[in-house]
Amino acid sequence: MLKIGITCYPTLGGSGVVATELGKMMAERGHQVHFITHSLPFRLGRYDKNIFYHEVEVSDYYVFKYPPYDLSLASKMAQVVEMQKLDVLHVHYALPHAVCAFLAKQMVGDQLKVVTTLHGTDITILAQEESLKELIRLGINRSDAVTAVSQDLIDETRKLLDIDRHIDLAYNFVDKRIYYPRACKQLRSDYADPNEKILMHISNFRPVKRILDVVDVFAKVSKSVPSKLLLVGEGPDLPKAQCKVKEYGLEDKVVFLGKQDDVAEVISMADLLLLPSEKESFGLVALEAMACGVPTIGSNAGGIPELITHGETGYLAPIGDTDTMTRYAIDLLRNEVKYEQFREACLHRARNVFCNDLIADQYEEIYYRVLGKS
Ligand code: GMT
Repeated sequence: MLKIGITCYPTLGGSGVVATELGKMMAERGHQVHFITHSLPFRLGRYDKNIFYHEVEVSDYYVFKYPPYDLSLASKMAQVVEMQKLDVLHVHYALPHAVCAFLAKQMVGDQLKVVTTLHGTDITILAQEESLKELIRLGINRSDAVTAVSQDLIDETRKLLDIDRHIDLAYNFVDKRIYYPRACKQLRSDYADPNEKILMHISNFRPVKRILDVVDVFAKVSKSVPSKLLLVGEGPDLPKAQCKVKEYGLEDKVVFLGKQDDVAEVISMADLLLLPSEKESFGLVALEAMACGVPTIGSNAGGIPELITHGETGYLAPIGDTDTMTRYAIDLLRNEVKYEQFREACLHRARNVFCNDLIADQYEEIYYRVLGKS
């Protein structure tokens, strides 16, 4: 049995989801898991005797113009490691978490092993800033193991940071007990008539998601296929999307659902997921859709092609090429036999390549390896 500390952004997107779900799986396997975060991870769910939560409190001492969260986190990590005798700290996101873990290790000693998982924007955006590059490099180079969620992210990390250390590829995963095609006839009827198709986009509506391309593709698809667009999530580009919907006169066909907790239930309603991102190290939502039998039409950015097999579990087009995306969407929605083949391929690929048990085995092996127990 291992004692594992986990630090992540507990309220943020895919990285928080992956970190939390991984912790839950490790707890199920009998390991003791200690979340060290600024608030309770949003997907933590039910009580589990193997899961502990340690809240990082930030000092509000009046001299500090900016409360030093990173230092509070590093000291909390060191405290928890010593009190709970943790073997491994698994941090998600290089900055600041890998650097905080490095500091904690300086405080408690080398017996503590640090595993860092890179999720994307910590490299693709932050490592572009010269002022942060050295710090990210330090966090990565001083970790005992580093993993990334796609080969594309590994390549990008090497290129941007000039790093040649070993980086393990550990894809994101979905829990097959949660992500499977749900019966949703009733729910579907709340949004679409029986003859209508449902297209869906789920994200944090940041510019990188190219939300206007989503609306553009839907505007073109809906001219030839009776359909509705469900937009799930919130973020900075939400108002832009609302304006575009109005400009195209699509108010009756587009529904803004806001943030939703039960993604598996919501995604099961969709016939297609749209993911035309500018950059995506993996695209967890497309895997969640795949596991529910929903193909994706997306861009071929970043790690998306490692997840979506073009022509089998969805279609990919160059970033911004909404005409090609539209053509693929219409082709799939109009061809029932082909759609059924795609759906089967989605279920098969999600279960066989991105299954929670497989990826949890991989992480467990990495923990034992850094502890010299493999
Ligand atoms: O931008 C997001 O979607 C949030 C961000 C995060 O930190 O959760 O997502 C990144 O990590 C996810 C989990 O590994 C990946 O599935 C997303 O592709 C990645 N986002 C980007 O690379 C833009």
